[in-house]
Amino acid sequence: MGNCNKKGKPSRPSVRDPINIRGDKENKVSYAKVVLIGNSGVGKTSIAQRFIEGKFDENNKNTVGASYFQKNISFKDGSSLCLYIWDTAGGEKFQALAPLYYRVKSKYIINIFQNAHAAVVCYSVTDDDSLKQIDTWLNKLDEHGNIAKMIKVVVGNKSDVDKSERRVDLKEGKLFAQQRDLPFFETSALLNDGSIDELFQKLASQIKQSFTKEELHATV
Ligand SMILES: Nc1nc2c(ncn2[C@@H]2O[C@H](COP(=O)(O)OP(=O)(O)OP(=O)(O)O)[C@@H](O)[C@H]2O)c(=O)[nH]1
Ligand SMILES: [Mg+2]
Repeated sequence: MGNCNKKGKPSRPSVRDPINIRGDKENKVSYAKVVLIGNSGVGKTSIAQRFIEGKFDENNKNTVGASYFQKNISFKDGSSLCLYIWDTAGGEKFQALAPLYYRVKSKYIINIFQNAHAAVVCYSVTDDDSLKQIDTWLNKLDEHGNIAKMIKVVVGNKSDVDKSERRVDLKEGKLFAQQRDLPFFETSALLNDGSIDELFQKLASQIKQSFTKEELHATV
């Protein structure tokens, strides 16, 4: 699981054990678990792909279950934070089956929200229902998360679309997040415009500020 300590390509590790990853004080590496949630089709997998692999695939299939990716974030003070980003299935079909509890190699069952330091709650600017559903996702986090100071951010994805395709304008998204006292971002996974890097960089900074070094470990 040392990918975050090495230079080179970030990878998508296979999940073999219910790994109990601990921050490595000597290497100044800490770990944080981040969950990507929101309705099906809002672009969670595309956001993860843009961030991890720097690419966009317009033929992404609906996610089944969940998987995680890791990527290291470096700070100016020389420290770094390894983000474990869990991409989850937004589809109701999959939610009904196993929204929160994920079977790893048919052996271990994990509550995906357990030990999450942060949640990126996504909607699509092309789908106003996906914005309304954000409250449902926030409730799920409260119900199933166990870290009281979990950081939550609201993300309106697909900011690249034509005006004619937009159903939620920037102002409405901002106001929605503001009313819930949450940070807000608009992103595009399609465009390589830095919006997704900015989201994760800011999120990582906030995680670093809010949690002690001892708290920054991830249990997947
Ligand atoms: N224009 C545009 N399309 C996007 C963007 N992000 C994702 N899409 C498209 O939206 C569709 C759904 O994207 P996914 O990333 O699979 O959505 P998801 O949230 O992971 O969906 P589930 O896995 O079913 O929960 C795909 O056709 C993507 O190509 C974006 O930023 N802009
Ligand atoms: Mg997906």
